Amino acid sequence: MTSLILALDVTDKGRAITIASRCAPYIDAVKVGYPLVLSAGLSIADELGDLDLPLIADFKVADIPNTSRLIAEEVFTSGYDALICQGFIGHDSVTACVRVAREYGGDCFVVTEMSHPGATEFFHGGIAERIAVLAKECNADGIIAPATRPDRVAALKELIGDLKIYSPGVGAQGGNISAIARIVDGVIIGRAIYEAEDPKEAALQFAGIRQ
Ligand code: NUP
Repeated sequence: MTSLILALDVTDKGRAITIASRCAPYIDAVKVGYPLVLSAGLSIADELGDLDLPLIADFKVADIPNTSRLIAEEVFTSGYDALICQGFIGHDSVTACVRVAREYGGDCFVVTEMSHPGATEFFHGGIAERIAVLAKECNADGIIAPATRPDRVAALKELIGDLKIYSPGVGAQGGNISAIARIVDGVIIGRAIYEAEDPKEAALQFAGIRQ
């Protein structure tokens, strides 16, 4: 079974809650990031909490250990279940995020290689592989790896043991769901659901990966 994670990058709070509520029966988690939190506040977790789905805070934390720790504490005390941080920040900063996640019984996912075309400029050439190993060494719960490049995900998977993989890039970014779903633990989908004429129907279609 592969999880379906809704990337709720909808800046209108009411619309975000409506879409998440309608899609709730067909998804396994909701991921929020800067677009929604900057418009609606971290406390959007309270409203989304009513859906009884895990909430993932995608802040791609990329700071010194102390600031990363402070960000992580805000996230987990606000009711989120997981935090995404960058991996290129190094062992100390990633460990700071993982420690806070543990304190609150939450999860920490580390971005290894991003899904957009520009990601190849810096993440390729061995960097993503080093970050994948770092994620494992820091006892993270999983990595974020690109659905737009299933071959790269397969290569990174070799390095992480039993860590999970959540993968964005299906739909609007061109990634194919069936190619990626069979090798990862969760697929993250945003626009192909929330910009669909009927987001609930779109979620239902993608929900085939959950069986
Ligand atoms: O490498 C990454 N690519 C990516 O798209 C890491 C991410 N966290 N994301 C996020 O996944 C991105 O910020 C957005 O929230 C979601 C993908 O959305 P969409 O392209 O399906 O609309």
